[in-house]
Amino acid sequence: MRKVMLICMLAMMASVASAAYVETFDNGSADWLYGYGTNYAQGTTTWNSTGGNLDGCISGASENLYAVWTYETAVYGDITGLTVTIDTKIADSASGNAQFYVGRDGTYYIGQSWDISQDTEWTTHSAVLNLANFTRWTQGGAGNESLAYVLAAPDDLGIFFGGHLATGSGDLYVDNYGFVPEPATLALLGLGGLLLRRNKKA
Ligand SMILES: [Ca+2]
Repeated sequence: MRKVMLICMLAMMASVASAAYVETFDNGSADWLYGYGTNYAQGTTTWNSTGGNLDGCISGASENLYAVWTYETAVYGDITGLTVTIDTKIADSASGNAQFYVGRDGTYYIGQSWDISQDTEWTTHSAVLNLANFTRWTQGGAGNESLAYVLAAPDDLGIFFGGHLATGSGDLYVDNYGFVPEPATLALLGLGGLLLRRNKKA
């Protein structure tokens, strides 16, 4: 009986985590854009077939960069309860504070920032999608929906720079953007697997 309950629990957790998806950029840029300059011009990120944090990645000129994002969000689906993750690397000299953001219907939530100038090698950044880590970003849009509403079906996802990146000739490289089960869920899944194995042995 305990085993049945455990299997049910694992199945439930697996279904919650089924929305997890990470874009590897190994087959193209997957419609990612970048914005630059004080007039908020937009460009399509460059796709690189090699040089990523394994195989393909995307890049954009870092001069006055203000965001890297995608509107093609259907592939990520419902991201409730997941952890957002990204690998970034900067070439040459560039600095600024990058933050995750998630948006839907003009409501945006933004995460805590990290200093992009530290990412001279591929660096993974991640954050659990909850109200402890994300606050409503009033500059991003006029919407006033809940974080839960945004996470259920986001239509605008990416990273934003609080201040424009310093001018320079560098590029920002991005790989492995996506959503994974939060570490606590992973630990529970691992524990569940161990208990199942022990039950089998007994
Ligand atoms: Ca890749």
